[in-house]
Amino acid sequence: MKIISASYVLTFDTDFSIIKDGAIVFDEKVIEVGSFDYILEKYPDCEHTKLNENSVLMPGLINSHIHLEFSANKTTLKYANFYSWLNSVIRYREKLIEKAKTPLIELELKKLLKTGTTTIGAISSYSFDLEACLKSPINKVFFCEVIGSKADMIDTLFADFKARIKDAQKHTSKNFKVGIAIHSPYSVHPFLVREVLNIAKEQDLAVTSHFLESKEEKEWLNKDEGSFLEFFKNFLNQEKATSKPLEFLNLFKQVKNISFTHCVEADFEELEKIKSLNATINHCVTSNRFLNNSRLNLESLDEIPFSIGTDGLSSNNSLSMFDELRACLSIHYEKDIVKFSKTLLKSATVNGAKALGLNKGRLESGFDADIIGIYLPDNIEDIEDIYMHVILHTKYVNSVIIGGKFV
Ligand code: MCF
Ligand code: FE
Repeated sequence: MKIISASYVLTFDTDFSIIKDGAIVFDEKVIEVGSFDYILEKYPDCEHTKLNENSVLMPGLINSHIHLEFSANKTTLKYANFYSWLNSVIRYREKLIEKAKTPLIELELKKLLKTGTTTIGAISSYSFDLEACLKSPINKVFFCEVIGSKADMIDTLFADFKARIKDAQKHTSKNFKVGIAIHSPYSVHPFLVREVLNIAKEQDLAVTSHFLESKEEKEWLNKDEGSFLEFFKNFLNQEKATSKPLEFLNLFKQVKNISFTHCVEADFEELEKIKSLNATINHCVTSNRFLNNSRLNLESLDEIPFSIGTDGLSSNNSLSMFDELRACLSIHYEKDIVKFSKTLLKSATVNGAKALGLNKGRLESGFDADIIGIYLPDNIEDIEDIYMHVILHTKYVNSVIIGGKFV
């Protein structure tokens, strides 16, 4: 058992309790959170790390959607509209992926830890990121991606996918879980979706999918028209989309931990369906601005929880959750920035854990001991402002604890 203490502990429990001069007792899990005096009297003999003035402890951040294999992109891919982006990915992906292999991905994982992320939902298109992920102490749900819309390829693709999942599952451990990523409703044949979802149901695996990310996707799925038609005709000799958005969503019934990424073009009915599936929306504000010039309408989400993802360096200039949270503050014109900051940090902790099906995101007895310690540049005058100042002023964190261990 160990103790860590700070000027403030942000618990993210159901009451959002903030403990001034607080302390946390933990092993792999959080054992108890309370005032410094109470905890030190109750647990007098534990190793104690005491952070100085203006320090804050909070749950480690959860980046629920990231593509590490695309980490080599800096100035290669086209932004501004999704169709140009997609064509540039097709053209340069081999070059980018080759460049990204292990050392670069390892470096990005180290940066993630320094910028306060303790858990990732890693979308893996080829498993080229597996080795680097295994080396890192960061918690990961390693989502093996399935892609392919051609009916005559389903058997081969499914066999390949099963082999990849099996290979990844050999490494299942406390900080490594395997999940399933379905690339999107336009790129995966519904028969293939059904097969992989059966695996998810049998083995209780978390599932994620990109969904209605662009205007082009919406037009293609609903009307078999637009620039995707040209793309599918040229590359795949296909003239019709394989499923409508609602048909796609209906395939997910009875899957437990579901997240849909983007959803910026989803309408009322589709959002209602997402809500009825008890799914989370992975919100990637920068990616949506870069690739589709749109932003998720947060008011339309009703009770659907949203989590925060940076997406990959294929559609972002940073994988830091604090950079992404600042982007959220700037891009969303929410009236009350103080209240919105609290909502955003809940999205980056509590909701991220829900998206990935993990027992994380809160500093409360029984939750995994994933904790970050940061320093604010000055003292806080009004405690209500603390969430906003944490977002505004944090570039790097001071301490990182994952599963009870300092990393
Ligand atoms: O999320 C962004 C944009 N939307 C879709 N896919 C990707 C993103 N970043 C990387 N990707 C990957 C995706 O997983 O790029 C490929 C897939 O393997 C695009 S499909 C040709
Ligand atoms: Fe993505």
